[in-house]
Amino acid sequence: MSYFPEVEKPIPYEGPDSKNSLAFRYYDKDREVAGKRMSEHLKFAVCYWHTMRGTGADVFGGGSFVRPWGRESDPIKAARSTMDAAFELFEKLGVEYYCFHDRDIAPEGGSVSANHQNLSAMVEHAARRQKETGVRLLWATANLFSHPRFTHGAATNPDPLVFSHAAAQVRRAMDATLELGGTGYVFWGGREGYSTLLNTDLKQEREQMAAFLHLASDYAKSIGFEGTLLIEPKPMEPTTHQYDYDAATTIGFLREFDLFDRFKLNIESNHATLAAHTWEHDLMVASIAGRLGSLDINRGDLNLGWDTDQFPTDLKSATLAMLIVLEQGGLGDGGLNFDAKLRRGSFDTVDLFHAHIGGMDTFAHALLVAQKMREDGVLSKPLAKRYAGFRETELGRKILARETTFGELEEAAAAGGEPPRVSGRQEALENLVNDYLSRNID
Ligand code: XLS
Ligand code: NI
Ligand code: NI
Repeated sequence: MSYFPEVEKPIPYEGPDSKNSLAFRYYDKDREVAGKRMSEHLKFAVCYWHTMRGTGADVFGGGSFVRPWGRESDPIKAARSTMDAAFELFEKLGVEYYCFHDRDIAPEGGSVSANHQNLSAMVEHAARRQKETGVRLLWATANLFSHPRFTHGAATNPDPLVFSHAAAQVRRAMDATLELGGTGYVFWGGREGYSTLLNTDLKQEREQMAAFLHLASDYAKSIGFEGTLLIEPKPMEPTTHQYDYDAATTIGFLREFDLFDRFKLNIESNHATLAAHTWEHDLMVASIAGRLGSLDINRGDLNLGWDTDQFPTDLKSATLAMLIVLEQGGLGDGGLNFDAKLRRGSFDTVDLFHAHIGGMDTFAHALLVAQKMREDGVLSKPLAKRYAGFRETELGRKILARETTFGELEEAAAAGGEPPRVSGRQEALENLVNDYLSRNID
């Protein structure tokens, strides 16, 4: 049976002039860009939770999506049909990876052992489908926020028994990741944070979180998992203050608790903007620390102050992101996960195709623009010139090497006189970016 009869064959590449809403204009997977295939630069992953399990429910009303899968009354049968539909979608979209939480693919069983059994059954099913289709797992994670036992957090819960339940879940989710050949394992904070300091021992909770991450990393090592462990920062939601606030906070936490070498970051666009940063800010902070491992791609809404998780369509933001990714030589075993959901009014299954095609084209287009800007050196040349004083003079080199003193610097200031004033040329650079974004890419 087909769950997506409206799309008969895999979405084709038809080029920028195509009028077909079910074709790619920019995503041409085998096209070579800077020595790699486009599909290697852009390891897109479909996210199971929004795309396969999302219902369109919001705080004012229940689900609105019309879905022909997951309707069976037996929960394992429902999980199977959902997975069959998922792999049909991956193949028709031509997306080579997917991501899931344990509870997205397998239902709760009511006890630690029944949960494990359900997960194992679905991992078996997934392994078969992966083999048949060649689709691979990018990363997996554990849902440590939906069950009522996690109301006050998982690793940062005041009850060590809740901590233990969380550990049991992560253990099995890591086993599943290893079994399915996933190259990453993600920790998004869930309910790790607080709603009021009046009932929160902040010092204790941060120590608990560090203990949890150490245990998780030790476990990963013990089973021979060689993929990347990733933390996904978010400043708020569901709690008022989430501990992994943003890239800088998370990197500081990793350093403080001796975890720096063990984790990288998965940076989500809408989380960065919730933290009042641009996405490129958080990407840059992670990248310069050598910690940028993967991307959750989506976008927020300027007029709404929450994680709306819309599909990414902003070419400029995607281009600025791809500039950073190219500069650091790619994402290694990371990729671009569509942590994005359809609007409640887009309830047809074909809307899923339009949304993913648009997102893939946005990043493919962005990759081409970013590569062209790099080839032309349009940002790197003025940047090098702007900092030449630090890089090319004795004075600059001595400051960076910390081989000078305030006394010596006072002498240099007196001898050098008033420094020349140099414009930052922000507007000219902004115009230049727009110029590149509006050019034809061939
Ligand atoms: C929620 C997060 C979540 C993670 C995976 O805001 O983005 O979806 O990506 O747990
Ligand atoms: Ni999110
Ligand atoms: Ni996310």
